[in-house]
Amino acid sequence: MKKQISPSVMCVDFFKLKETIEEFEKLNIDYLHVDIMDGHFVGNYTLGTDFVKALKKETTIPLDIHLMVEKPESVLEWFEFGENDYVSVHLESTCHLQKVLSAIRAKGAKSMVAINPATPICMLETILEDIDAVLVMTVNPGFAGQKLVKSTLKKIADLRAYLDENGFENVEIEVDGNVSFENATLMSKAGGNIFVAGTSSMFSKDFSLEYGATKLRESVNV
Ligand code: S6P
Ligand code: MG
Repeated sequence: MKKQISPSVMCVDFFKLKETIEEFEKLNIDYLHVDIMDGHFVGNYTLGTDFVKALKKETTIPLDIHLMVEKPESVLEWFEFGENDYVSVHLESTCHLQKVLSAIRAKGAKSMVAINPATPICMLETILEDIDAVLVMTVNPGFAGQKLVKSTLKKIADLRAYLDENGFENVEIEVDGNVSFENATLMSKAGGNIFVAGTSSMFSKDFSLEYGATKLRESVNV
């Protein structure tokens, strides 16, 4: 499966947003990861509906919208998605998971289910038909700059095997949280194929975005 990178927009210097997006386009970035938080499902606020609208006007790079909100089924109507966009909802955030995943597809986007570090992969059994990808959180969601929860590396490998054994070879695995160059290699070897780049890689103050993207691509194509 093709290895792709998805820089986390919440880690961009907002005062340089336009030039950063232009640079992402030059670098052929695969997705833009947009973290949306409601202060309830996770204790933070980040990006929102108007931001997504503005971003879609500014770029053709597909979005990878990560909804960390309670009852995501009640907010979907506020968004317009493109056919190449991914939208992820947390399994832990709704008791209407199948309904919200099929609503994402009905709105024209690709559906992704996100799981927290403590959520076991057996919970996915009944929604495999409804997803195009699984987002394995490798930190507890809410904040950038956290440390990897190590048990998630085995979870990525178990999930890849589980999907393949059950005929879902095309379902992608995204990894999000402390995707450093070193961790990215381990996550890639375990079977991850979309990598959220944050402060641990592309947004380090020590080098340019171009260097970070090149090094991250090298780290995952091993
Ligand atoms: C956190 C959010 C993530 C972060 C990303 C930051 O809850 O979902 O997408 O933006 O993890 O990356 P890093 O390298 O700082 O962990
Ligand atoms: Mg995220």
